Amino acid sequence: MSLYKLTYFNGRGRAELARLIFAAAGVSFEDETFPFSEWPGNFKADTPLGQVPYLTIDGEKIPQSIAFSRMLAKRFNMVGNDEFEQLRTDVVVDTVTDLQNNHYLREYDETVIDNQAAMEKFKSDEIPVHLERIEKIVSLYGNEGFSVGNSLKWSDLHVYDITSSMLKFDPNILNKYPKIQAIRKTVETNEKIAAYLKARPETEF
Ligand SMILES: N[C@@H](CCC(=O)N[C@@H](CS)C(=O)NCC(=O)O)C(=O)O
Repeated sequence: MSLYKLTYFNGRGRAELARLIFAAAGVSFEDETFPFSEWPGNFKADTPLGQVPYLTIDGEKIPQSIAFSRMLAKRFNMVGNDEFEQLRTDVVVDTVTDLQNNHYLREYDETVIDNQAAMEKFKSDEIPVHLERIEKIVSLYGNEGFSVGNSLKWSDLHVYDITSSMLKFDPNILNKYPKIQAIRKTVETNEKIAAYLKARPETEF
């Protein structure tokens, strides 16, 4: 069996999808986290692309969270049963990642001159567009409580994780999206994930 080490800041961020996949699969891994203050001096130079997260699999450091999460999901049977189900699962993952990237760009990118104003626009104008898209795609591809087909996929975990961040902005933000809410319920009530969520530390991001 492979040895896994996930390296990231001490937050959920782009590492959380992989953590949820490990939790759902019941597979153990080393969760290496560090405060942002240690990033430039102690960690950045040792990363493959000058970014985190990266996953060390049997000694090889792999960057790009969606790529390594897909590989984990494949290994742990969460990608779908045939080519088309896998494709639909990727489509849902990409649709959710669009929202995640849009969020991080507005909140953390220093080249966005006024992050506060950008975040206000993000919340009022951009989040609803993304949530509509996610609700639509899971309505097309999934049955009740699942984003694709009728079993748990890594796309369900991504929907859960990224919409959790949106709920922090507004606890009513998902009221108009019953399919997303149903997926969240499936994920939250999964026994292994529920145990993980209960033990997970509260972090800033
Ligand atoms: N597409 C990459 C993006 C990685 C990324 O943007 N990481 C950010 C943190 S979420 C980072 O390393 N920022 C610090 C830096 O660039 O110095 C992924 O999904 O892993």
